[in-house]
Amino acid sequence: MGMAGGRRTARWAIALLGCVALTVAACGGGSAPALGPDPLAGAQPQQRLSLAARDVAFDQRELAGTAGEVIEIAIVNRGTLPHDFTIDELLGEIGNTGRERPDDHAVHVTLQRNKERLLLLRVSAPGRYPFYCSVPGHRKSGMEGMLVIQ
Ligand SMILES: [Cu+2]
Repeated sequence: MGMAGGRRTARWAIALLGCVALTVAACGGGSAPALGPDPLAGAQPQQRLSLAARDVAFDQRELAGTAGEVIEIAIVNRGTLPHDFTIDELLGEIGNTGRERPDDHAVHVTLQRNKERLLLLRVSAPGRYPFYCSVPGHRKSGMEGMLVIQ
């Protein structure tokens, strides 16, 4: 019993340490999940688009791009409220700036007041991809648009 019990205790201790390590990793650096390498790290944008958020609207209803090309979208928050740029479904590569909530949205970029974020995308297929602000009430108030990929 002595030896077996000791081994069992050791295994428990290792399991517990593992959980603590996972918890720390999940919480490391604030709320950002561990994403792994950025799929578009170092990619040179072939198209540059820009979008501004205000209270409560985006300054453009449509963003146009080309499938297969690296698109950089500079998104700035010119409002006083926090906003975000969200796309629910998108096939392609999404830079880590856009992968803040990969379990809930294909693209999610938090936009703090007066801050600009650079989002890199390479969309695989032509299509119309709705974007919107996911802050409660903002989409209903018109804070949405269409990313049109040809
Ligand atoms: Cu908003």
